[in-house]
Amino acid sequence: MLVVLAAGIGIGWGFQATVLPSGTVSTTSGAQGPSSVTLVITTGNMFNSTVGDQPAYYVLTPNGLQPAMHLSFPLDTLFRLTIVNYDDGNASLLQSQYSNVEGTVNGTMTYVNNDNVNSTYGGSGIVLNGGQTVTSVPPDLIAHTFTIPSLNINIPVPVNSTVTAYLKITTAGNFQWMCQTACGAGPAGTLAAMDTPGWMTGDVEVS
Ligand SMILES: [Cu+2]
Repeated sequence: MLVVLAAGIGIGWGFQATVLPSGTVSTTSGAQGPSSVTLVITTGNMFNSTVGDQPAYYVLTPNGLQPAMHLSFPLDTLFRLTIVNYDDGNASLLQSQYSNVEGTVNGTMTYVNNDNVNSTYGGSGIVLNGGQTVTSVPPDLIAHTFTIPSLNINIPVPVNSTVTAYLKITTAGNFQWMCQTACGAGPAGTLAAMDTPGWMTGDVEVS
């Protein structure tokens, strides 16, 4: 039993090192269920010595997290977009319209964070209230957005949350994605991460 236990611990540690705490795993295709893309937002990324830390999007791949400079989404195919956001601070929207969910299936997204999960404790332990499926997010809860203006796609990402949305894009091409909060540097918060590909903007190939 001791040997089995030790092996189990060893496997557990290896698993922790390669899989995100959310347990979200990206697959590019699946025989069961829709394909999926997982993006991860982190803070504490050193931009340069003048600007300091900046937030950045990453894409989860079989080779771990990679910069989100060039994304690829499937054409004419339902897929699940998951955004895991570790940023616990909000940021001002550049325009108020970006608090709305746009361009997703049913015009909705579902998010979970500590405010809507694990918020109460029953006699037998934690009570899961579940995520919230919404068509918009109160502006003061938004940390970042994932926005593709040319495709009318906008996903507001609440602080410290995991967002799931389903998309089916029917236009092929290469489009710019960006964040629409003032999460960068400079007087308007639109420099550094906000105008550098691979941080809060990039392109996405739909094919
Ligand atoms: Cu942002």
